[in-house]
Amino acid sequence: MGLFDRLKRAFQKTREALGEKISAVFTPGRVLDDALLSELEDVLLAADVGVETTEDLLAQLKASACADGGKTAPELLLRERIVDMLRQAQGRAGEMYHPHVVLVVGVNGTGKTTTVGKLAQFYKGQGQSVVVAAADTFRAAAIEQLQIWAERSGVQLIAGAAGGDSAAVAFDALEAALSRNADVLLIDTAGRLHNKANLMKELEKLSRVLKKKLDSAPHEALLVLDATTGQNGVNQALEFTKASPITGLVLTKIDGTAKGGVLLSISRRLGIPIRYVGFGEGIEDLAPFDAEKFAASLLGESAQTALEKK
Ligand SMILES: Nc1nc2c(ncn2[C@@H]2O[C@H](COP(=O)(O)OP(=O)(O)OP(=O)(O)O)[C@@H](O)[C@H]2O)c(=O)[nH]1
Ligand SMILES: [Mg+2]
Repeated sequence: MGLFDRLKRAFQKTREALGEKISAVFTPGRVLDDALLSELEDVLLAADVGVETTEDLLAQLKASACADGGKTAPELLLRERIVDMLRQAQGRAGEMYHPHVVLVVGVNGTGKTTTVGKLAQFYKGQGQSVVVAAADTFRAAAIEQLQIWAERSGVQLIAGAAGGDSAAVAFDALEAALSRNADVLLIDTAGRLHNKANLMKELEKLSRVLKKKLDSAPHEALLVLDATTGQNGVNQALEFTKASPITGLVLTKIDGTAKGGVLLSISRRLGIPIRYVGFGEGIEDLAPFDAEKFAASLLGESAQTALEKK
């Protein structure tokens, strides 16, 4: 199955909650009145698009319908607005450094280790040599878990002792990546420490220690968010952005949730682009975020039509 078909399958629940419900509201010939807008509002909120983004989308829809003067079906206008929003959420892949150092952070259980495993496979698939660092020294089984992922993709793992200093592991891994001339270093971090303040301090320390070895590192800090938590994840995310400069978001577990509407609002609420989306437990279940592809999976076939008409 190609990536697009796999995405479509992963987005099924969200598509049912968003794309199909939107289509159901716009019965043929229906005009854009308050009753219709109120029904749309309910659909968008239920798919976890979020209050502000929902209001904004509806205001944009009204404005574009007004400007269009009834030439285009309102459903198509709404789809265009949604695609635009997704485009704004898409970050450009930044410059690649050598080694390209990627710090992966987030609260416990969001999918950090899994994402590191998938990213290792992703970069390897692009012909890059990869080192992964097990800098989650806090949770007992974390090192073995990453070891399994590293073996699956055939990349090198650098780990320390359980309970050891995570910044030291990251430092050693960077040294190893430099001496082996590796292209990419992926650093898995802990999601939980004794308390939140400790976790944030630890992340700051990790960045600081990496800089001692390589001034420009880390080149990316990816914040992993569990899409099933919907809008609640946003508040967690805000704390991380205070502790370390986050460069991109990874939304995981988009499969199995109807709350995929969060893709529309998370980036604007945080001011950070979405870089990757995780959609399963397999090593290939990760894709760089791409507005057009994702719009079609979120909304169903008519999104494609909307795009072609642009
Ligand atoms: N369905 C689905 N499950 C996922 C996805 N990503 C991760 N998981 C599952 O989520 C659970 C937690 O994943 P981990 O990668 O261990 O999460 P973590 O953030 O490293 O967790 P801690 O290290 O404990 O903080 C595992 O059971 C994963 O298989 C995804 O995209 N889809
Ligand atoms: Mg982990």
